[in-house]
Amino acid sequence: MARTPLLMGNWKMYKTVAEARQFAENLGQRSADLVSGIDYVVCAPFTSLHVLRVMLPAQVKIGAQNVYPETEGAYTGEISPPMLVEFGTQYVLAGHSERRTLFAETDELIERKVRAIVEHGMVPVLCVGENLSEKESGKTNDIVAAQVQKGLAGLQADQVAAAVIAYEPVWAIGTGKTATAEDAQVVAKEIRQLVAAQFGETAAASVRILYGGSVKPNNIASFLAQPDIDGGLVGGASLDAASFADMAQAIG
Ligand code: G2H
Repeated sequence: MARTPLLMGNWKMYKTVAEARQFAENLGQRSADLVSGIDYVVCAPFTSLHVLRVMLPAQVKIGAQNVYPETEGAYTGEISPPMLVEFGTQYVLAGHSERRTLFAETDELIERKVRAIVEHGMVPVLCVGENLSEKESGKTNDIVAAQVQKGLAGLQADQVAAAVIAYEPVWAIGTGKTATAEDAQVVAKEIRQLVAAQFGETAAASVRILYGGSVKPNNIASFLAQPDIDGGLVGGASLDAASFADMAQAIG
């Protein structure tokens, strides 16, 4: 089954509204480089979602980096799924390693987030990946498998088919170290086989699997060339509109 490639920026805690507006203007000037047949998403801080939805080229959708899995309530500082939907948000990250490590997010909370994202009609991007010591002790597959199984546990097969899983080895995030495309393919294939075992072949053939971790214009094509990697989740290199457009060109 043909899966549409997905180029997804994750801005993390970067850019004011004014800076986001500038990015949208700059990307607009390169919009001819955003080749068709690819889905484009920018996951921005909540504060920039509105200006991006209004100003980004129409083919670029907006995503959020986090959500709280309740509709409303006494949850100081949190943002609910309906609040994101109101902004036109179409994708939401769940379980990014920075949320798991810096904010102590558990697989149980991440599973609730994934379910809430789906229940409100948005696409969950479940992030999984092993850290350096887990990699060095040969535990990559066990760690990733557990994160995938727990994160998707509340979904039906058709919901998994429409979801996105991002494999981001923690040791490759923002470090300049990338997994080789071949190493990333091995894990992406494991993830797809796991989805097949848990949710069936149809879901496995449809779910999109991204690679993330120091992806840049000069290496993104090597990841997309792998049979089980359908796109990139890109941090640092997505902050610059020219670099974003260059990545679109590299995979287009
Ligand atoms: C991994 C990635 C984006 P970077 O966190 O999710 O960031 O591309 O800067 O390694």
